[in-house]
Amino acid sequence: MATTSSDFLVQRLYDWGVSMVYGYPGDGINGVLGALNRAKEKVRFIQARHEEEAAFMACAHAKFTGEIGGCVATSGPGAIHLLNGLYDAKLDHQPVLAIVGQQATTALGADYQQEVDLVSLAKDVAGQYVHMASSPAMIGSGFPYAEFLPREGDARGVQIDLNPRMLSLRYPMEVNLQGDSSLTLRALLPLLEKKRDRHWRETIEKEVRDWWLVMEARAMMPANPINPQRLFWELSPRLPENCIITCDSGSAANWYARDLKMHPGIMASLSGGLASMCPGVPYAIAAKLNYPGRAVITLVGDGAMQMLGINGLITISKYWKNWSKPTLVVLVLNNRDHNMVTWEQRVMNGDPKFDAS
Ligand SMILES: Cc1ncc(C[n+]2csc(CCOP(=O)(O)OP(=O)(O)O)c2C)c(N)n1
Ligand SMILES: [Mg+2]
Repeated sequence: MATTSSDFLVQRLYDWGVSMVYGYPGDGINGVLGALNRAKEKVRFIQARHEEEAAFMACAHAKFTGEIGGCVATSGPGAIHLLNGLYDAKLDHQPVLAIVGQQATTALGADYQQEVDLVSLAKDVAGQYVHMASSPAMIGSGFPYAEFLPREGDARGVQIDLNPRMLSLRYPMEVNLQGDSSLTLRALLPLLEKKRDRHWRETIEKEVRDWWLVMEARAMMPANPINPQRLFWELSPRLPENCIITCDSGSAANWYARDLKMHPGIMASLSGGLASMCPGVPYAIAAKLNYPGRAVITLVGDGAMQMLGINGLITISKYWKNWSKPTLVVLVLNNRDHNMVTWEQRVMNGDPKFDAS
């Protein structure tokens, strides 16, 4: 395999005497993790349960060994989590190197998922040492998963958005309408002419019906100990009226998006733009504090549960007795894996599974 820039980076860490890096995976740094796996005899990767923990460990590594402490985290939320440990190193004058990912250069500045101004974020703690490595690229669409959009010219687009800055960002629209979507659509209704030819609409309806059959078939596939999609599929018709659902980043977010049929009265949310791990349980507690009479269900992976969710259980134990209805279900998908990311590493990067991560 050709040497990637990540292999080069890991070799440079080794040359500089970094024998161990502490970190947490994520798609922003999957390339570096692949390279660490290939160079595991040179630089050892230690998996923390939280990026903040990784940064504290890197600081202690520097304190106790005199070496540079290394830590690695994904873009956006991962980088934000590192900060406290990095400040600890700065204020105790310890040499710590943090490597974080960033979104593709083509997407920067265009409201891409997980984009955070990392240079500004690290500016105070890293001073003149903050450095962004990138390769020149043309600015393109800012839509996450832009590969699924039609090619420019292949479709006619109308966009309604509250924020005018977002208009035509993702695709050159024929009509750009700034405003609230429901009010705007209502204002447009009288202008519509009912079409006689229902062909296109019927095709879409059939495709949606077929998709639900695919979802059901996937959910019914047997698995040991359990097929998580089956769980979400069965949960869907049993969702209590007016319940509030919260979800964490990870494979739970996939099943939440695909298998649950929401109906009016349900409120549901996850960390959409930042796509951070951890919000599942805190969101659920806030939901319960504001709507103590409603059932709240949170869908969380074992990684996120270990990262922050278990602390939330302590918060729950302090407040739950005041809730008129105590129903708060914490569903933990215990696959003993960072499943979403280990699959990204395998499918998107073509790397073997890096068990240490
Ligand atoms: C703070 C933070 N760190 C890392 C990531 C990258 N990331 C997204 S999903 C995921 C896997 C989480 O594992 P788990 O909670 O066990 O869910 P699973 O996919 O295994 O169901 C990771 C590491 C992130 N989104 N946010
Ligand atoms: Mg997991």
